Amino acid sequence: HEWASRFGVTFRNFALLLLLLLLSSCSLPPTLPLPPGGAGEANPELRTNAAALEKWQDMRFGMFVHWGPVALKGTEIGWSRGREIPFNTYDSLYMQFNPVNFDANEWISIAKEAGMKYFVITSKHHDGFSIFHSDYTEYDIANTPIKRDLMKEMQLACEDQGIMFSTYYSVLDWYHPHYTTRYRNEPRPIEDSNMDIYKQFLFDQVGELITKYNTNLIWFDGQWEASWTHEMGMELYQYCRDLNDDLIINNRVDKGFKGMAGMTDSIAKYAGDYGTPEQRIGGFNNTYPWESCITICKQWAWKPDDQLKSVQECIHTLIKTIGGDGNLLLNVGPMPDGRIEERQVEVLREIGAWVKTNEAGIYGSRGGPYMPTEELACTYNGKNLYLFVMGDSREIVVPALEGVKIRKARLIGDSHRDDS
Ligand code: FHN
Repeated sequence: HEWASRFGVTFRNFALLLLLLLLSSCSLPPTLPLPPGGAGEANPELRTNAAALEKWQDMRFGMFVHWGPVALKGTEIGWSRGREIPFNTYDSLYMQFNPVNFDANEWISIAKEAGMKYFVITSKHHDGFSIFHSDYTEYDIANTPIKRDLMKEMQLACEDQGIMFSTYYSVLDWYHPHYTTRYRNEPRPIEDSNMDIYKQFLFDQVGELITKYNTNLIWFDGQWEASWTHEMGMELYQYCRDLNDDLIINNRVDKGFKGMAGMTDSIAKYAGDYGTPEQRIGGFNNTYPWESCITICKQWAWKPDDQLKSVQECIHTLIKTIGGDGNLLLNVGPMPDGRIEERQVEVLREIGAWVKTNEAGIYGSRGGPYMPTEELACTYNGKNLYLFVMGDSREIVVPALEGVKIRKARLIGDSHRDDS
């Protein structure tokens, strides 16, 4: 309680406050050692590109988009094929997919206004549909009524607006005839399926993402089925980095991803640059980078009248994620006509207003040194410590930091007032 007398700061009762503590002596933990991730045991020398990783970690907040012809049905992308939607019906939806109100610049402006610094689009999900012009399949956006290369438009909009363009790619493909695992009771036999042919198709398409669409990060997914092996995962990681050494690649490229907590079992063995907790906030970890992917609604893809998270829930999720030294990838599912639903845009707009006020404690920060709780999260940036206060605590007590003296404290957004 001696600390309370030194550091007790009484706040007015805000829902969210950011307190800037200016530290007078040594700054906080030194730059972290080289990132532990990379190509896995097949090539232990090929480690994560530290500069590319740091640039991505500094961004802290991105937009995830799950979109495709399935939006016409309002059911879950990939998973509703052969469940709510019969296989043949699902696989024919692309012939009606005509998002005439799609405007890439509007999507990226919405992301930017929300404070998001990178953008990840489902280039191909488990349903096998390519939302880009691919030279290796007819099951792509070129063969829909809209014909336009929508992903190229997203890439250019990102580059125009200074948002990092990135792509999601599912290694499993329940549509491709040579992928050797069928989803549930799909009747197509696999006797004539040849995984080597599928693997070549996959490598060719990933090569397009890197060379034709200049993706900066590849968000692989669908690694869990037996058709995809550890050896394929390490080979794919190496292939991607050979094409562009600055790429950031998640841990779902290989088989090391362990459950929805999203971290990698044996980083030395398995390929990948960061962990991917899903629909949850990852645990504090400042040694192996991570990013939580979480939906703003319940479903990944568009669903009419889906349950929408509140602004406060989204902001608290962001705070606790960056307080744990992770990134947050917040997902929206656009409508079949190409628009993002207005009520989702409004939530993103309000998140952005909060982020703008508090960005000093967000972008370029690292999590800690205090562990995130339901009431408090902490980041640091050089000599500045940022305490994010959630809930209605009337007094915040934080332990002294060894070898550090607090020189000044003030409320962000209330800069004339110092609670020293
Ligand atoms: O099956 C997918 C799911 O549809 C969604 O894409 C999430 C987002 O990362 N990943 C898989 C489930 O883990």
